[in-house]
Amino acid sequence: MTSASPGNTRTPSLSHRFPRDFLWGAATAAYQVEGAAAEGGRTPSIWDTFSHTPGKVAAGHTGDTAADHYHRYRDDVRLMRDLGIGAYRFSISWPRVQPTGRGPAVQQGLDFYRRLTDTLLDAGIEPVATLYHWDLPQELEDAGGWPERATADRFADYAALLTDTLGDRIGLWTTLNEPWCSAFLGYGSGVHAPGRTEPAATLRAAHHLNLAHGKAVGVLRERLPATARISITLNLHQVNARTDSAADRDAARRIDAVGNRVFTGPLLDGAYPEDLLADTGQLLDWERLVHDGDLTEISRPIDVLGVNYYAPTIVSRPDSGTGDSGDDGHGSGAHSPWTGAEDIAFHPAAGKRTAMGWSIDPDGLHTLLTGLARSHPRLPLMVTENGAAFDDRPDAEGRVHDPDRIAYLHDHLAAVHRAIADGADVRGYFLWSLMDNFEWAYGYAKRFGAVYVDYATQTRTPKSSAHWYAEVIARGGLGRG
Ligand code: IFM
Repeated sequence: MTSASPGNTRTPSLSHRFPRDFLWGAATAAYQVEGAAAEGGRTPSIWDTFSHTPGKVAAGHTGDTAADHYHRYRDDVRLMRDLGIGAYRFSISWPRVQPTGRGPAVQQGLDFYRRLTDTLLDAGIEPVATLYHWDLPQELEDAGGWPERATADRFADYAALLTDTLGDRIGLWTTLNEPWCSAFLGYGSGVHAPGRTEPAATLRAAHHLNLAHGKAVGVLRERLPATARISITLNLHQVNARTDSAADRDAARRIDAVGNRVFTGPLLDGAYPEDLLADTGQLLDWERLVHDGDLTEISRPIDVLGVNYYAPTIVSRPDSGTGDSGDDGHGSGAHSPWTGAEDIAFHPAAGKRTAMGWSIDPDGLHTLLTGLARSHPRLPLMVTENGAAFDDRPDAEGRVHDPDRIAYLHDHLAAVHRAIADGADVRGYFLWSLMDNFEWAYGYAKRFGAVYVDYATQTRTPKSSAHWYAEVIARGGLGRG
């Protein structure tokens, strides 16, 4: 997952058919869309606490109402059906199902996800459930959160609670979404909930997230039908050294270690990489952290690896200038999320950027997917998130034209197609996001949706990109084919 600096993006010729059984999806996450924060027995998660803390989220936005998906899910499913979307990747809110993170499930919470799932199935849309997309019950954070080993056990118990109600109707399960963000943004830079800035706790959180995944895989395998597929989604960084110098290549290695291999190492290869242990050994005692048997548990086989990709990561050696004011694309807090590699410099790629300020490099997605196919040839892959925020606004007729998003999606889908042609076993693609939603520390200002949400009225308006995506799905690929 490291390579030389990206070149220009390339728009390949327009006739790319995808495999017949390719899954065409759209994704959301509970706290970003559901709202109904205090309904049905739900209690606060770390994101409720964080967003209600002044200064943590832009404009003081919270997920209290979000896109009101909790009440409008039927309309949203109808919208997806009309667009021809084949799979919906949503997340289950832990505090809606098990408010304190311990003990029995709340029936109303389970019922919501059962209704959502049944509505999807009735509409011919495959439900794809993520167990954890960052909304840890606040009570578990009060007990120490992810840096505490016990949180991994709580997660396994929570996973078990879901299987009785949903196990017979959901075929594809994801344990965690982007554990890098949970650990490194939540406990490192503090730009995400719970907002802690503790380097050792960051690495402890990463290990316990890995362990939580492994324990949940064990529980799910035991309790789900044999046909169920189990996955984890990682936001793997496609790390590029700015130059081919030894110092820049070493910077890329260090970011790859703490951005990618801290997860892929134990999950896919059964060990933490030696260089990561050496780079971070002064921060904590890994031998005490990793108990006997942990790595066996963490590396339980999965059926699919979910890959989220948005932008490349370009780095150079320490003291080589920050290029882009040190912003690594995750918000510029006072603390670096790159635990043990805080001195590395980050740079934008040449060319256009999205409203997040993220560089656009579809080739990075191709490199990432083909690299994984080479390193783990028998592991099916799925692009579980890809998309872009732009400053969308309705025109006088109320239509929302988003040509930049169409170009972004087109070029990234073409990159996926190329990766498949080059041997990567990519089974599906989920656009992030179905609709505009709460973009974490950026609040509602950043719009990633293919569907525009007017938050004052909760009216949904499919943007041009939604209609374009519907055509791609109907055609089974890009262009006329
Ligand atoms: O909105 C997020 C999502 O929750 C996780 N992946 C990245 C998206 C865009 O920042």
